[in-house]
Amino acid sequence: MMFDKTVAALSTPYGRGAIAMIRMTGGDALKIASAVFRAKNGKSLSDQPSNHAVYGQFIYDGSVIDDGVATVYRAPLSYTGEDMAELCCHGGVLVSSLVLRSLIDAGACAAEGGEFTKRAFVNGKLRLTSAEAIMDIIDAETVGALKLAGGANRGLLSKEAEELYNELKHLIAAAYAYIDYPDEDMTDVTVLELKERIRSLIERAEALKDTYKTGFAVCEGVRTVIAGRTNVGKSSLLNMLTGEQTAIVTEIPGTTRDVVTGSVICGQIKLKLSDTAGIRETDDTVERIGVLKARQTMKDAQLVLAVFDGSKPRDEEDDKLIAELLSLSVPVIAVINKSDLPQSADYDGIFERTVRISAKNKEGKEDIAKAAEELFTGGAIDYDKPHLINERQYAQISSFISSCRSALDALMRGETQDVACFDLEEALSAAAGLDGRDIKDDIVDEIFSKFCVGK
Ligand SMILES: Nc1nc2c(ncn2[C@@H]2O[C@H](COP(=O)(O)OP(=O)(O)OP(=O)(O)O)[C@@H](O)[C@H]2O)c(=O)[nH]1
Ligand SMILES: [Mg+2]
Repeated sequence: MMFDKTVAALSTPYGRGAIAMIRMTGGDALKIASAVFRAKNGKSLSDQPSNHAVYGQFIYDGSVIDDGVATVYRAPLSYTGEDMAELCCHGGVLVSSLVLRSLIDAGACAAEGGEFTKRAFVNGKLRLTSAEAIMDIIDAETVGALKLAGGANRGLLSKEAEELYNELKHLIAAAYAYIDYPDEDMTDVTVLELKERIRSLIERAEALKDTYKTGFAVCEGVRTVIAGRTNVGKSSLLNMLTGEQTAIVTEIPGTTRDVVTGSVICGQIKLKLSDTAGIRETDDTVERIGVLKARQTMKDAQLVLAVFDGSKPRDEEDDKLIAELLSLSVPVIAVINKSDLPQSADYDGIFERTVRISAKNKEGKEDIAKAAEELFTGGAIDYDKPHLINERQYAQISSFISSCRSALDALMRGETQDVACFDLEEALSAAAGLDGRDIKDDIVDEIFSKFCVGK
């Protein structure tokens, strides 16, 4: 992938503000910027020293429209690895768009979303995991998400990906040497050792794969459904957790029919909540559709908050719902609501985690947060360990593991090393893809298209 165009974009949010920054990257960046920016020191931007900011004036259609600062970078010492100019003008909607328009009139093309970071990646300035983490930094809503997206985890993940890749690469090379020269004493990898080393690679990759449970809970948020029978207080719980009166609450059973959504930060993780229709048999057409939707949302969820009314005796319908919940392959936290009323139902020991709350009195949010946090982080996040933070990384490590397993199975069946090497090469390409060492152009395009313009 080569970039012959010089591109420009507004890198600060579109709108009124103190300062706006227009960025440009590519071979002609300095020449084009010189046509738009007149430095006070009289030198053209192309003649300014690298990594320096200069004060000057912005020219639009032959007239001065603003003053500001331009910073010059030269390849390869820039964010993208190309020549770059960063132009800061005042943050008016009109002035920033006129500066951008002048650059385009002078020969720049409009940058696509994520184009700067894509160029940085393609030009070898960033590993793919680091490029992805930049988007997560921009989207981060919690300190935990920032920590996982930030420098430390990026470095750790990149290092782990590189070590998995290198160990496997050496293993394959040694195995091929053994295949080609079995009698020479030039290899140290016997079949027995090969099996052992594949096993330990799988173990290490499994440990990395397990971190995604925490990574997605912190960075993306857990798809959480609030489910239960009618009138148990599901909508009251949604409102209590989000702190907003999003869902309608009434004493009439069957109030909620559509799926009502909201989100909440629980300690270090984020829950993406869906309040659903109460589960019951009904002749009402609209409500029946709501119940169907509720069941579908339960199946697709990553966490169920199963709400029960602790003030009512547990009956057959409750037991049916309990059986249904237990048959799901989704973790369930039982939320026994209405603790402000005399309690007449026992739900202890049914689900792995049970909390008691009063949605009406807004009591129990911390207990739900703690239970959810424990489920997804094991209680505390070890920020010194590398964490996977998106689905692409998870898919890549999963395919690494399954190819390593196939290689191991082949060796266990008594197949020769070259059969195993076929699978190991697949695994190597998965490890390479984790950090973008060997990734197809269309996947690169897909990843960077999610970025904002100007990043
Ligand atoms: N005493 C008491 N009442 C509550 C509590 N939580 C909810 N309620 C009441 O229970 C009734 C039903 O509450 P909702 O939140 O609408 O219940 P729901 O489960 O969403 O009901 P549907 O949408 O009909 O399935 C309302 O009258 C609430 O005020 C609670 O903690 N204590
Ligand atoms: Mg409701």
